[in-house]
Amino acid sequence: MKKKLSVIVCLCGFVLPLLAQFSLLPTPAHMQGGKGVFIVGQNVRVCGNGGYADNLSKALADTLNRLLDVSAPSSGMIVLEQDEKAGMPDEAYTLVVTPEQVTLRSSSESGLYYAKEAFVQLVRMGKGRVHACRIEDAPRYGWRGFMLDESRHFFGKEKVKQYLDIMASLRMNVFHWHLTDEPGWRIEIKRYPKLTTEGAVGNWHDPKAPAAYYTQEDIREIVAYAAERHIMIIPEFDMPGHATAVCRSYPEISGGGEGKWKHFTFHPCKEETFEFISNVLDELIALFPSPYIHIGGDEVHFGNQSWYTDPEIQQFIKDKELANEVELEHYFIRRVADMVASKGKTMIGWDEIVDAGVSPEKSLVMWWRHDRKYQLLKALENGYRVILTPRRPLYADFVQYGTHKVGRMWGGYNPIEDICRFPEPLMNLFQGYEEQILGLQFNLWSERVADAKRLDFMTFPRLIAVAESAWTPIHAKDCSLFMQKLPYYLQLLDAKGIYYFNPFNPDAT
Ligand code: TNX
Repeated sequence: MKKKLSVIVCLCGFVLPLLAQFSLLPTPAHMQGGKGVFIVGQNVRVCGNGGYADNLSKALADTLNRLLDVSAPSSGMIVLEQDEKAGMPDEAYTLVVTPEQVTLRSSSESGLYYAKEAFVQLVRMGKGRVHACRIEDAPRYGWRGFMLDESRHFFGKEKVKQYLDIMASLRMNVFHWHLTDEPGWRIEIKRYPKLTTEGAVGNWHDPKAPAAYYTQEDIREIVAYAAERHIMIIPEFDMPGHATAVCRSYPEISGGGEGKWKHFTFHPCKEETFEFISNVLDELIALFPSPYIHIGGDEVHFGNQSWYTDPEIQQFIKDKELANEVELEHYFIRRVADMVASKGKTMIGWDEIVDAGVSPEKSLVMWWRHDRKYQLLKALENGYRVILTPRRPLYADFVQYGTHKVGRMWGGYNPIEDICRFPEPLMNLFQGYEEQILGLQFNLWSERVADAKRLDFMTFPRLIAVAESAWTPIHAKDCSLFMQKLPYYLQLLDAKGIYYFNPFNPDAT
């Protein structure tokens, strides 16, 4: 691999832009080279309908200032065309480059946006010289997600915006924000101020760390920032387990518990609990325009011991004629599912919700337990739409190299190559249910990710492979070629000051 790369890097200046160009990531569905080079010089004109002309001019000006090595002014033209009548599928685009003109075309706003992002990447990689080509592109999956856990550790607004920028350049479109869990509640809720005065205090390593959270104004700003980049933000309000930060702020709705699991769950039998959840959901819905709300639903029965012993809970189980605590959990999930549906939103939950019998029309499932393939099958057989996010290979808190010590390693780890190959190994399993697979998501749980540098290291470059697996149609996917293209994208990460794991020099870190 190292040899191949140095051959590429040593090639002369004429060939280099061509190779750089064919390193566009994620790999487009179809890309064909042509003759000649389009030079992005000082006099290039950008025009078109459907927006993004200004946006593209700014991105090019930025690139010209920082990177461009061409001195000759070019009078070429860049045309952006949004043509609804062209009937291209949502998010699809074409990008045609000749020495005289660049044409970006799409039927959808998102497609035009991706054409622009692809072109900017080509300009950066070729340092202003873009080889003639024709790209016809459309994604394999409509759901190309990244989840960030900011409860265990908080990273803040600037980091989130930087990640949204990179996601947009990788044509990723869902940011799942895990804002509530054991150590901290990270979003201002006006009706319940103690959630932030008390619930936001602490993190996984330090229970006394100063309160860290997003104000509602911050949230609006970030949601708008994401929307400009065609990224939908989905908030997660985890329940009935992983609710420690709420329950220590408002112990009257705590399900109790001792030791490590103190206050781990909501109290499942009190009306006040459901009132609280409903009020919080109303504020979340007002802040996040996404049609989805994630309600968690994970790890309840094995996480919380108190439900088994509390006499009030035992009485409730009898009164409701539930068989046991597991049925109580399902009762809770169904109630919340009805509540979310009554507020006009679609619920998302971790794969445990499949057992609760919630409506497949009104909920999506995130399959995370890679060692329970039957749970994926059960979800599909019951008609659920599923987002694939199995711990292996799609959990970013798992290490990515055999000698790495900080991070998880349960019977193996998550090297970038495994992500690139995903989901092909599962395709037999979901054969016949392809329509129900909405896409993929990379989940960054932050128990072991204490600061921004570590966050970068665990996220990159694996997020690029996630984008490749989620976007690139199978016929265009080639994982060894992907690894050869990767260094070009790493240069873009360098320019952003991202500290990433270098798979070409793995022992250096
Ligand atoms: C399981 S994935 C969890 C998280 C942890 C993660 C660590 C899921 C739905 N629940 O609470 O952070 O494992 O890998």
